[in-house]
Amino acid sequence: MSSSPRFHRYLDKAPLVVAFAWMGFAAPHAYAQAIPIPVTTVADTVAVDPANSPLDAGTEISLRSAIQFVNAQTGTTSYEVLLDSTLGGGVYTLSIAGALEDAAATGDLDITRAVPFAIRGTNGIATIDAEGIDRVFHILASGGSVTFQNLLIQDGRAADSGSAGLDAYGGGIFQPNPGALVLDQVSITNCLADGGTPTTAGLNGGNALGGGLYVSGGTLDIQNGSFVAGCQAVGGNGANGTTSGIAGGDGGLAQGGGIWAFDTVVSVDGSGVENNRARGGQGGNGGTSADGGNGGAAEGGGLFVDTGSVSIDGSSLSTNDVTGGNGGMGASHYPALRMPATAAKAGMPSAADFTPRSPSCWMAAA
Ligand SMILES: [Ca+2]
Ligand SMILES: [Ca+2]
Repeated sequence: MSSSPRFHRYLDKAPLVVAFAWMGFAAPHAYAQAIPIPVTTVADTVAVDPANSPLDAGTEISLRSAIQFVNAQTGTTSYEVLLDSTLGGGVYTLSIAGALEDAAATGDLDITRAVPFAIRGTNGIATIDAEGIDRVFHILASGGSVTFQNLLIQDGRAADSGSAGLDAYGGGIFQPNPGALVLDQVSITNCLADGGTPTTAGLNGGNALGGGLYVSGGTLDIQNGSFVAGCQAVGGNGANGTTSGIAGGDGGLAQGGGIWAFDTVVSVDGSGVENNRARGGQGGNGGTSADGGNGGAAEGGGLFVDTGSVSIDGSSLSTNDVTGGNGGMGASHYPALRMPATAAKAGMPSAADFTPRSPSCWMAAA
């Protein structure tokens, strides 16, 4: 273990707390047995020896170095990372670029261990700002529990689905495996799932799922004055045909401008999902004598839930928006809207077939 007196002070508390539990006393609070890791710098730095210490090269503890340390531990000990809102202005900005990385060394902050884990603001609300370099959090652990508390999580931008390609999942938080995720007095704002546009003629745009959150499996509890607001899922545009006979690519699908959840028990309690948007990608124009691509559908401006359940209590779902993509232009530049706003003939498909049941919330049929 590191020789840092500062970190030892906190580790030294742990045996005392564990002893209380062993003696049969009630734990003071839910995470009493968690080892607290107080972050000491708002800078984005990496741990030098994460197996043994969360310290960075300057003997400080950053949000990233603390998570690297937790990821590198073994056993069942739980941890809580503490972000002081009065430290350095209280904004913890991610600045180490590098997407498609899953060890929290670059880009998004990856949480890989399935032990109870919490990230909390102290002395008020602390801000975590990804400044668009990647999504903010990527929870890879399966069967774990992660609690975020007293935080503002903002400016995440997902341009991938966890692997290479044009699909983009989870602009703020991406949890592709089952787990228990809790947002307690947390706002996720201005995050984006940004479907990609292909460079090869006629290919389809990438799908965008979950501008704020993407959760697959387990439980999602949004509580105590939390908000998912101002987030967007934007499908990528289809590529133009460019060459004779090649149709334009279809625009990418957009689902869950605020939240996308699959096979998940979702609870929104005393919180809000507001001002989010799902926007389908634009269809590409067709090459000579070829059709334009279909516009991408948009479903669930605020909340998209498939094969799960949702309970909403004392909360606001408002001002969320869905916009399907326009179809691409066909040959000779006549508009080739494969999905017109109203059906050309009875029984023909129209954009209305892709209208969600409400702009705020889309749920799969039972
Ligand atoms: Ca990652
Ligand atoms: Ca990463």
